Amino acid sequence: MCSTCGCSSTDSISYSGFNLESSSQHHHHHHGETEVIELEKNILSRNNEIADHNREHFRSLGTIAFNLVSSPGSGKTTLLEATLLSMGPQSSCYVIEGDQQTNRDAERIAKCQAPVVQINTGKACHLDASMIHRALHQMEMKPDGILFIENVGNLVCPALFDLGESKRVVIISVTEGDDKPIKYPEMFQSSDICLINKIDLLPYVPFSVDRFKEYARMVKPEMEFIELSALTGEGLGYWLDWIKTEEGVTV
Ligand SMILES: Nc1nc2c(ncn2[C@@H]2O[C@H](COP(=O)(O)OP(=O)(O)OP(=O)(O)O)[C@@H](O)[C@H]2O)c(=O)[nH]1
Ligand SMILES: [Mg+2]
Repeated sequence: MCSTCGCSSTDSISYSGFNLESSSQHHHHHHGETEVIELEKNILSRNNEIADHNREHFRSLGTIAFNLVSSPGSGKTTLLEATLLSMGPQSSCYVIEGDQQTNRDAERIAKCQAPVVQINTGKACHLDASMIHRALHQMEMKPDGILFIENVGNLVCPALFDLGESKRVVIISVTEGDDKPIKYPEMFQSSDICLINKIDLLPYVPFSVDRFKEYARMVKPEMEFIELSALTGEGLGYWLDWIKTEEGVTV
């Protein structure tokens, strides 16, 4: 779990150039196993409290928040660019970008005219609820907007951290292999919908969409799928329709 890789022990988090001390997430590796498990429980339960607070904030504003999770490079930012350009500048979309380093993704999003905050997690391999909470303080969000949170590219740790999102969206690209759901089940189990991206590359890679769906349903029988290419725009309409439906449910 997370403490094993040391990802909760990061000392500083920078937001668009600011450095902030991370809250109460220090731990040492000299603890006995029970203590480590206890510490993990505390970190996660503290995270869940802040996530509930974020959720309440979203509810009071009428905001729908999507947490986009995937391996590095599956196409999260490309999908967000295509989504924002399709929805247009009047759509009240907001973006929080999570990466270990650089503002590259935020710069790409800013070109699509959407307000964006970049979080740099340093050594940490996931976003947590307190990072989102602090980022929200840097954003003026109008009521009834849509917030897209692009998590750090990682198919393991982000699964454990509730950010207070309305829906979690897992993205897999066809170049990653169709066995990922059974190898990284937590991520698929905890997600509400699965996007299969880069379908334009299907003729060139050994990826069976049917087998992938079968594996994903082994870990989450009710999983819904959308097949698309963020690059060519094929299937993008199904994703935009899904967002609209979710908006309808929340409002
Ligand atoms: N062929 C193809 N390439 C794609 C598609 N979507 C994204 N890409 C490419 O995949 C690469 C990674 O895309 P990004 O959007 O940066 O991926 P990401 O998930 O945001 O990456 P991280 O933020 O680093 O985790 C880029 O070279 C994109 O152009 C797609 O649908 N088809
Ligand atoms: Mg990205």
